[in-house]
Amino acid sequence: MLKPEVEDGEVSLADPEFRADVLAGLATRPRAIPARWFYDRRGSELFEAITDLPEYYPTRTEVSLLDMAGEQIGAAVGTGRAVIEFGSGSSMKTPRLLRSIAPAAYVPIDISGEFLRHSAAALVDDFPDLAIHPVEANFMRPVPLPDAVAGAPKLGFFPGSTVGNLTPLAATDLLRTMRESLGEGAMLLIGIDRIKDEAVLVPAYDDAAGVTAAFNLNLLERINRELAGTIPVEAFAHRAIWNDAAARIEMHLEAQRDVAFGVDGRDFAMRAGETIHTENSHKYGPRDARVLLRAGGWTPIAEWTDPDDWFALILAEA
Ligand code: AVI
Repeated sequence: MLKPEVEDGEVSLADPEFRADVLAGLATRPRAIPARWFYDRRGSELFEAITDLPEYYPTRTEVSLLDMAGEQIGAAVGTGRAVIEFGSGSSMKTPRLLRSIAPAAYVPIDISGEFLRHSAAALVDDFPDLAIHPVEANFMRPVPLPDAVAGAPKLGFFPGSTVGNLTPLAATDLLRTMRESLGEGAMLLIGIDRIKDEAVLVPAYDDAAGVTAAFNLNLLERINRELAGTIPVEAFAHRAIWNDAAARIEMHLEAQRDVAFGVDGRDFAMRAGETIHTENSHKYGPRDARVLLRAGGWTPIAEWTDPDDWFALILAEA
């Protein structure tokens, strides 16, 4: 049964998919909860704060690439395309792309209507003549696009290396799904984080100020808030590990002592040192990234990277 939750004076219902993922994830070995559940309101605020951290290089590197390559991207993409952004638009990245390519329309797709309204409203002042058609949908599945953009060729925009939060197999499926949603003649501009020195990668996911730790631990707080959990959050520590064999940063929550707690009326126990795996952030070498795109049905046609080769923006065509 759905239980109403009261938080900040708002009534919210625990998401049945969240409940199912948490209960199944705590019962499996190794324990794992999908990273998409980080992003409640508090988690989204903490993620915004992460993007400003000195250690978290991806956002500022990608933004500088968009600035540096803007003219070339504009020349390669041409004018008159409808830009379809997968995930709600970032106030830093989206305007830069829109300025470079003079699009026919902008279609942000996001599962959260609130984020969509926010990102659309943020663009109105800077782009008063741009037709914006927000679509509330889960872009992991094919998304029917608005009739208003039916005639225009499409440019998919998927920044932030969000693709890295999926396993390579799931990423391939998503790229194929995007190709299906965007249709014939489409292009895709995607941000992909590179494999690099562990000494750079680990601090990006375990910053000195503890913001990423708070982001990770907020998942436990969310479980307590929304699923009547009794998890002793203070008994868990944030861990960020570079898994070289899988070329990914893994985030875990590690029990610091033996703990017992309830979630939605079920009992769980963890030993000191046991972890809950909460996120993978896959990194790709230059060839791997191109192979990934090809496996997803896209042909890479141009690529921009920073001088350290820490992050890549890749343009591909269907
Ligand atoms: C959203 N995503 C691309 C981020 C990343 O870098 O994998 C999420 C994140 N997790 C911890 N810090 C940032």
